[in-house]
Amino acid sequence: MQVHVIRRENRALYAGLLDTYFRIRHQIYVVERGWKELERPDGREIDQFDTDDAVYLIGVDRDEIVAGMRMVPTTSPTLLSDVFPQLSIAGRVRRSDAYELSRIFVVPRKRGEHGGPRAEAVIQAAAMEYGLSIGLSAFTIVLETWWLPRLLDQGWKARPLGLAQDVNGFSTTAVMVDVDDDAWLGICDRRSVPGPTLQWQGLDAVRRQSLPEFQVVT
Ligand code: COA
Ligand code: U4Y
Repeated sequence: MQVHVIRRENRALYAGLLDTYFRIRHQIYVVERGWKELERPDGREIDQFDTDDAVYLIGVDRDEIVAGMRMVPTTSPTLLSDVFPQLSIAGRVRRSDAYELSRIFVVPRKRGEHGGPRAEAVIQAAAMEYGLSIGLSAFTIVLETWWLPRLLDQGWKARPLGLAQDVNGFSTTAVMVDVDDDAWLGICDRRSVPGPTLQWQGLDAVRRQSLPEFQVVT
């Protein structure tokens, strides 16, 4: 599985893939999970945080989407700031070095145990790889509370930002996760992810700006 980085600068290259991605999100979140507030008549699950500021990590295997993750800068509106502010006791997290993760999914046929690294681990390792690549130091996440032991078990340092609360019948919590080398190495080691997976098609200029070590020295 390769994980494509899609952001405003290279979105046009991925127009077809993104449309399929939003249809898959509709199938998973509206139909399977029953998150009715996300229903739309056009069969795409697109919410108020799917703006040009959003970054998508889309896992593709043999030309098919198998996993996804959305990342939104905390300097823009987020789920935590605008929908679930009650989950953060200390108030809004707004930092240029922190992004909010959301909408993680794996398509049904790729869930559970399979030979090789699990798509669920690969997409999370990819998020950590992306965070390290652009110089982040933290992720915020609003998640169902059952994720907490999973995050810790994959070697991520996750700290609750407040108390768990009921959201549509599910215990839900906001956490802050450190973005650091240990978190990336930890998930790779514990979940058999062999190494970097990100594909940066159409983003060479962006990478050169954000990563001084990639600049060509003349
Ligand atoms: N509630 C509680 N636990 C859950 C869960 C849920 N809705 N979904 C998954 N889990 C836990 C369970 O412990 C499960 O083990 P089980 O099958 O023995 O119950 C374990 O995660 C593994 O989940 P599985 O779906 O088999 O495989 P995965 O680890 O490859 O993928 C997800 C996990 C969450 C990425 C995948 O289930 C998915 O895409 N779900 C739909 C989208 C979604 O709900 N995203 C997260 C929203 S908070
Ligand atoms: C929205 C209103 O999955 N409500 C919304 C909106 C889910 C609840 O949020 C509601 C979502 C995983 C939805 C449901 O009742 C994180 C994760 N988080 C959820 C998400 O949407 O991605 C949000 C909170 S819980 O109806 N809801 N959107 N308006 N716009 C996570 C991410 C990274 C990982 C591990 C897990 O490393």
